[in-house]
Amino acid sequence: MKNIVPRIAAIHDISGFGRASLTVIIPILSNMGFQVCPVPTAVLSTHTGGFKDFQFIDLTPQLQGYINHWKSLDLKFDAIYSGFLGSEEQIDIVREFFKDFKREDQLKVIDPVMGDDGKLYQTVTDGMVKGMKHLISEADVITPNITEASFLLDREIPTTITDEEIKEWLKELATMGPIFTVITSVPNEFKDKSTSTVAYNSKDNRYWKVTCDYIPAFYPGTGDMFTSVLVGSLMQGDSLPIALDRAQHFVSLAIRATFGFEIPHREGVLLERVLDSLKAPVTSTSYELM
Ligand code: PXL
Repeated sequence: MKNIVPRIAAIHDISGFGRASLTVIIPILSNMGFQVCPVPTAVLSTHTGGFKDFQFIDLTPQLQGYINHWKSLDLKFDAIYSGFLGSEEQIDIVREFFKDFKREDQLKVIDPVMGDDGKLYQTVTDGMVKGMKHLISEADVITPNITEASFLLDREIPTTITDEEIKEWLKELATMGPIFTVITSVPNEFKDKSTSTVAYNSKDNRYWKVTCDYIPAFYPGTGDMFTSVLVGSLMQGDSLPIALDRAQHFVSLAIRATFGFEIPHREGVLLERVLDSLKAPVTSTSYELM
């Protein structure tokens, strides 16, 4: 039987305060018409970006029992979307999850959440980076930011990068398995002016790019918002460049809705103010073929 409302297994942490991970993924994907079923990897009092002394409860010991119950229920997922993991051991558990819940016509997305702005997050170890390099072979779509792409490829984090160079990065990541490879927060050659999101479809060998005005502000959780909209858009039947466009413009809108207020950046963007824009049809696009 087909799921009446398409169903997504979302393997991420839940951070109680700060608008990241499941607290943005669930509202976005619900709003786009999907049932989100969380597989919580860790519980944190806040996300790790800009808070000290946050509580971090690693759910590794509970995870297998949680998943075993789902297996006994024979649950069927139209998509599996994983992100922030709590430990090295979880890499193997997540790999098994992708295998155990595999279905035809299922979208498998891995956001290799490991770091941003040139650094790994506080809870991410070298072993997790190593494991992630293998885990991404399970995915149809991966969405690292430029920092995560650098760690996956063992390359220096660039301050600027040319189109030709980033196309090489995309192609190299694609050899690790995914069909659609996306890299976000790509610093353009004239960094202060704009930032781009780029993508490669290994099936048709085409590269895409969406460029946005650079806003001099960094908000945690925007990567989770980006990938959530990308997942929702692909599941609604959009093409890769349209999904890329919708995701990038949604994040830009959320940042712009927030930037005019003096709110601490660690609280994230005002998602609630822009969530309904996801219901609007696409009326303009700005993607380019690279
Ligand atoms: O947004 C990615 C993310 C997810 N989960 C946790 C984080 C972050 C980014 O800071 O700290 C716990």
